Amino acid sequence: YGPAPESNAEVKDWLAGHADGISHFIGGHFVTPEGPMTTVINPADDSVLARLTKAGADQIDAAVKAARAAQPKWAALGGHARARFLYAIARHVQKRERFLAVLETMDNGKTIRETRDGDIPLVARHFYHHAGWAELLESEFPNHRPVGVCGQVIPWNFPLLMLAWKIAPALAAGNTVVLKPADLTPLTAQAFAEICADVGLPAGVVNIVHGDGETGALLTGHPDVDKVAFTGSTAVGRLIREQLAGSGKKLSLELGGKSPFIVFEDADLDAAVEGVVDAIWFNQGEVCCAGSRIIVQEGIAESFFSKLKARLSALRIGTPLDKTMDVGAVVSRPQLERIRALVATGEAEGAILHSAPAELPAQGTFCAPGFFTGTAPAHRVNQEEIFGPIATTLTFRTLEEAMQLANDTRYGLAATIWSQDIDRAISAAARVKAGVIWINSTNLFDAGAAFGGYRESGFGREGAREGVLEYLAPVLPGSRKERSDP
Ligand code: TXE
Repeated sequence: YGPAPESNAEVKDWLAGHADGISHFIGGHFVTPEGPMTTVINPADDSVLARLTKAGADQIDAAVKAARAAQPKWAALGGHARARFLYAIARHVQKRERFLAVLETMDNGKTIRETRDGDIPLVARHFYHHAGWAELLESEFPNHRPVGVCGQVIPWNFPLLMLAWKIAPALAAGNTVVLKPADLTPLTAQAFAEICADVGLPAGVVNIVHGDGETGALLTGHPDVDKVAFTGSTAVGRLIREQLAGSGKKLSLELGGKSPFIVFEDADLDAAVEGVVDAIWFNQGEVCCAGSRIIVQEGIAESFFSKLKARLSALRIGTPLDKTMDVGAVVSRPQLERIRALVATGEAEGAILHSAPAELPAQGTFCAPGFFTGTAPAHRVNQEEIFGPIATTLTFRTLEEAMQLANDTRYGLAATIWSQDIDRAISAAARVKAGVIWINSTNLFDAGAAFGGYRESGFGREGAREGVLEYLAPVLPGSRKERSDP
């Protein structure tokens, strides 16, 4: 990665400094890992980056206790003082932007262009935005108080960004957190814990424990956690919902999607083709709100598909640290196998796969981006999340038919609509059941816009005012003192 050799060298030194293993961050201390180690792999070349132990019940308990002990003081600091910490975190993230981008790319396999221009700037933006909410909290939400201790579990597709989405609003609202990153991608969370220590965040306000699903379940099921926030698969979301039934814990779930990407015949087709690049080939398609079902009006379908094929052949797939690459490596071998298995069902059901003609690197877990034609709505590839860089396509004649296809899913996370007739686009948007709808654009994220789904995509919102409310509990008039003296 030519232009930033110093960042690569810094990451190399950092990894060498963590050769004993990634630590848990509990009560302000970096806890030396003990017990059997698993490896953290760079999916672009299969090399071992680091080692990890999973937190057991004792460590989860210690982390929850540390968060509980820190919470009253953190809440009592008041919004202005908390905002100062959030600003400090945001500035540190910005100062370490290059380092974090390289580390994230090596850990996850996504391209450096995306981590450098997308993930990491959005992380900083999220902390800045929520510093603003901390400042406003007492005036905007006078009848609310923090929920308390939050147990947060995140996936591997946007490791540091998902951490920011979870931690920033929780802290702004006066809560303390125990967060568990995905065991496939723990590295930027470790770097984040170091940032928390550097800015002097009070001990116990942020605790980070590493491990797999078992560790996650210990955290979400811990009796002294007041609120659980989870992003991940629909299957695990369902398990957590069952685990928490009757517990009284507050819960938000951000799960899978099979989001429609609707192209009307009056759309700017070249812009819509670029939209497909951002919708499903971005981040190797490992995006919960990916526009994965392309629904095209019949009259333009053939020309749209041939434009898509031309665009596919121009995509550059390979070494994610090379800043000229468009598509990097899929996060892990099991994930690559899952994608291949589901794609094979599409072919077995008679659909035709159009793949990028690029030669893939010999090492690493790369997947050629592509799209299906000739699918039927009931095909598994139209109903299940592939979570890889492969879209399906369907065609429609009338608006009615487009709406029916768009809503023919158990999910409801996002939707994209392309039309140059804004009235048509807005009236279609009103009829699509999705939490986030983009018109003539796609996969745009901002801390000021609430994100979340319907149906099996989960519930609760992240970002904006709605996201802050997820971390607050209403308090009866007359008992407001509790807020500053919990
Ligand atoms: O997800 P998991 P996986 C989808 C995507 C992907 C599939 C499997 O389709 O192919 O899920 O990915 C933790 N209690 N998405 O297996 O298992 C786990 O350790 C508490 C879509 O990686 O859901 C990790 O930290 N926590 C999704 C996190 O949950 C548990 C993003 C997510 O892992 C747990 C990721 C349990 N019982 C995958 N079991 C999206 N919507 O963005 C696991 N975990």
